[in-house]
Amino acid sequence: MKATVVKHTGSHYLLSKLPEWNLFPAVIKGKMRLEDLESTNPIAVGDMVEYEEADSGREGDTGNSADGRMCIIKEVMPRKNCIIRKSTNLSRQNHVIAANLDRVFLTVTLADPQVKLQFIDRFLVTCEAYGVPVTILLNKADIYLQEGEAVGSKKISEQERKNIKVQAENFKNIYCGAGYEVLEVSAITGLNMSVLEEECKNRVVLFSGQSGVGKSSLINRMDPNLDLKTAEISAAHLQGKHTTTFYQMHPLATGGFVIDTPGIRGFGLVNFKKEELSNYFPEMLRVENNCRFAPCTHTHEPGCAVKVAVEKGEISAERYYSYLAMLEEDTKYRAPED
Ligand SMILES: Nc1nc2c(ncn2[C@@H]2O[C@H](COP(=O)(O)OP(=O)(O)OP(=O)(O)O)[C@@H](O)[C@H]2O)c(=O)[nH]1
Ligand SMILES: [Mg+2]
Ligand SMILES: [Zn+2]
Repeated sequence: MKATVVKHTGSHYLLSKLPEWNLFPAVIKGKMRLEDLESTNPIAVGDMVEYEEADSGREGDTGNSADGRMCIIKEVMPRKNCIIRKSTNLSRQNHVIAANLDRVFLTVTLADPQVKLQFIDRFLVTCEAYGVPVTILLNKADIYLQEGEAVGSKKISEQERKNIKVQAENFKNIYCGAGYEVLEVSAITGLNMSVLEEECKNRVVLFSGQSGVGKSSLINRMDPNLDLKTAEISAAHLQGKHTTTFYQMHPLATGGFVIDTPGIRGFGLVNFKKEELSNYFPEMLRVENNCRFAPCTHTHEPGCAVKVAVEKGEISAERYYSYLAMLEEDTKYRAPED
């Protein structure tokens, strides 16, 4: 029998046979836990698993595990895709954030907290490398779109608001230019929430990003009955407080299944080959056929079409610098035997 993992806490899992929402508990077979040492969690939310009932074969057994009996996960089915990271560049173990996703909503904010472009670019590279379609949600747009007093947020000066608005325009230019969809949203005013709801319908989607960007708030806005825990960001550090602590899928009343996740602290890239990296920058992939050398790292090579595109402003300098930083870090951190 097969079902989807909808929640993971420690060694316990909750399963459901999607699109049915009928949860039942399960645990892993001891042996399975040892098989995949590469990853801290061999089974992630979104995984399709083969399971059996712990006490199946009894008389009167209905074969229906949704009545609360514990099931045992025997096998994880091959994944369509997943989002996977290293907690730090030095760590050897990987962490699978979620699997089998129709789309990921990378949630970011330009203020409260200010998310770094490098973080965003690493996340996007992972989406490209693992084949997960991604939309960037630029949340808390109320902070810079609302003239006068910002709604639902701390007071900021008109000048500050204008500065963030300029940053937002710049941000959209960079990422739309790279080929990504950027949707400005607000969990407070409801801006573009109907578009987001539409994008979630009949799909399994993931909300991911740093702590405090409003992932749980956006999900609550789409379905207030879910009543997910949220918390103000810390006034002292202007960072989120890591309010969501579990990986969990929720059914939306408007249709679809959303996975809410804890905020990510560090996003280390899982190993990739140096000459592969630019394939995960869609705007570089578009022009690199014109580079004189193949493969080309787009650093020192003469006749590099990527560098020409950066000079002409067709590829954003910010994205190119992120690319260079990732290449350099890779060299710096990778052990010789890797
Ligand atoms: N102004 C404004 N504040 C928002 C918006 N969305 C969320 N917030 C606030 O941001 C804070 C953090 O929201 P959460 O939903 O807890 O953030 P999260 O991304 O789930 O955080 P973690 O669970 O810690 O990863 C809360 O105080 C929310 O009220 C928004 O669109 N505009
Ligand atoms: Mg949360
Ligand atoms: Zn090149």
